[in-house]
Amino acid sequence: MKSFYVTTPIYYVNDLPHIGHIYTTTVADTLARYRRLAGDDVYFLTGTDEHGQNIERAARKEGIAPIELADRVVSRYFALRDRLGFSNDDFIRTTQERHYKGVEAIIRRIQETGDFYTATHEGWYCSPCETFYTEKELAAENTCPVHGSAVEWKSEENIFFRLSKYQQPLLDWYDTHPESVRPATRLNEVRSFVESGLRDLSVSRANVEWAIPFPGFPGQTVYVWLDALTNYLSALGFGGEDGVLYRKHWEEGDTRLHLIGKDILRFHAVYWPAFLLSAGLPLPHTVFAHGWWYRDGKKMSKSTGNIVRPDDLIDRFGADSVRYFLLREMVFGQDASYSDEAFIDRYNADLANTLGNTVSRLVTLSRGAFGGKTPPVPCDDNPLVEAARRVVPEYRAAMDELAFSRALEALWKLLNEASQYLMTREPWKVVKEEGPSERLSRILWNGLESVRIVATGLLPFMPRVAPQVLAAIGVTDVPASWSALEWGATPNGAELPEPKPIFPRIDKKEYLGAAPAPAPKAARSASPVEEKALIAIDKFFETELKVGTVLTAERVPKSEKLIKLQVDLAEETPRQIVAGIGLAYQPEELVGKQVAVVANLQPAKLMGIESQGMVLAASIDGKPVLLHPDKAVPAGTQVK
Ligand code: ME8
Repeated sequence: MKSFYVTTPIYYVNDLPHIGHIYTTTVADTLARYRRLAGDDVYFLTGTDEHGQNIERAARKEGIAPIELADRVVSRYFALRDRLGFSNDDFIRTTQERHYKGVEAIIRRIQETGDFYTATHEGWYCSPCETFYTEKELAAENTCPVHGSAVEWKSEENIFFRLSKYQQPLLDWYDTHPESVRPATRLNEVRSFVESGLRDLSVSRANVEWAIPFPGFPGQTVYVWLDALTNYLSALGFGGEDGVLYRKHWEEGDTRLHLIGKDILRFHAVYWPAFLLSAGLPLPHTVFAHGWWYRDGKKMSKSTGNIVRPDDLIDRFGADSVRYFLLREMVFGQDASYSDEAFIDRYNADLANTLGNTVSRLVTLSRGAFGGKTPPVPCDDNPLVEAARRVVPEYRAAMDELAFSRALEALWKLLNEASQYLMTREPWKVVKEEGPSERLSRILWNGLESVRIVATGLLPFMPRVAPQVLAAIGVTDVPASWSALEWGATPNGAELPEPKPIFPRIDKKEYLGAAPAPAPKAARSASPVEEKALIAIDKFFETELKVGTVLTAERVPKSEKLIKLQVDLAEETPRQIVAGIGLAYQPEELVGKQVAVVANLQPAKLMGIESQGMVLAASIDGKPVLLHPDKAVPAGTQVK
């Protein structure tokens, strides 16, 4: 039996969970359930990150102790675990004694290697990040590159970790383990960050009290990230007396997988493996950084009040529909956007129509024709057997690659083929012409069997509803292994309960209010010409516009928005352009594309990187859509 250890980030307790937080846990839960059915010895961990200045401050604001705040938020996570059916084996809180022991143990090991030293730590400090920045790293007007908020100059005596020593070992790890950081674009990002040079890292704080005391250094507390990352070991008993779980799932583990959001990639793919290398402990097999959930195309934030709270969604649509939407809508590794409209469309199309209608049609026909039972005669020679033999390996392969949306797509292929099959065989006519004939039995059985396979594949995604679908088609034993994906297990002559709607259709108009979606702003203003001052043509020609071909594209470290491009404008050297398109585009999809460039702009520095021009894009509610020429043209062609 192979061991399989899967973790989520441990979530901060100064914020209530939103859709982004439950996303990672839903993915981990789906994967844990999938691996259990594959026969693995799974250990699935999630938890909360409870120390640090931010939590201390949030608690103070409410006039309560940090631990009270933590308890309150943890109870929300527990309630969501129950509502969403998370099957985590453990929930670690960094305020637990077992965690303190783990942190002390890893620090002792790093100390033995000689990788700590004390020095004065100076820099621009962002307290929401709990991180020091150099001047170069700051955003415009000396603000935090992540939060855009003011930073303060700080100078204190700290303990440093020799991160620089691990530059080459980390590069070697990435090179020899292409699975170490996924998706591959993230590996490239991390590699170029490490290649650009690693500075030693301050791993203690002198003035943060709500933290773990740094062993051996009175007055210093452990830096939150060294504290937090160690949860992956302390939850397994590392540093404690009983090391059984630790040995099984970490030291000798067959799979050690961290699922995280892309916001915390550097901590997991650079700092964490460096700490582990120094402590002489095994590294994770994979750090998988998924993309970001937006709301209606915009970043969710408390200040704009557009945060999607899981409880609202569950109340309205049901927990398993929320799980389905999250895993179907986001390509694992890429960004996605939540909107009520997208949710309802997806729910109605996939669940109410395709799955729900197929089930109720088949059950009603079988009950009517065969005395309330499943058809008596099975069938294993028809186009659906072929389809299932194609689709099941596709599903399995996608799940093994963590391509969850692709796995669901594969299942829906089979459902679509089944509904096509029923359309051509017309069992509703056959029953009228032949009554409960053998032919009718075979047709309906084929349909039910396809649904059974789909519902079986859905078990990890919809752990409560998939068994209901199975029960609705007469399968009362919930499958315990993937052998259930083989064709042929629908029982003959089994009782079929009266059909109940499992996925009632949502009336979109009623739900969203009858108002149609507003037209984009640009199309609405009656006469933009009247409203604005007009310019002479020569003013327009002051702007030099050219078509350029994108040669390379990479994300600017620490920025979600900025992508650095090298653009061929048929000049001596390519132009370096920093474009704010990172929320809408992935770097790899830009390479080779032709874009319109403002070629005579004064150079500007964005996050310390020079930009020698600007790419043009249409802007829909702040979301850029790049402009391309209608046909390919030579690089450098003038636009007029
Ligand atoms: O960073 N889209 O905790 P955190 C997708 N305590 N995922 C999102 C998301 C969004 N909009 N927002 C949050 C911390 N997430 C640290 C982690 S681990 C040793 C310490 C998810 O409460 C995503 O997994 O800010 C992200 O990495 C995590 O929540 C951050 O949670």
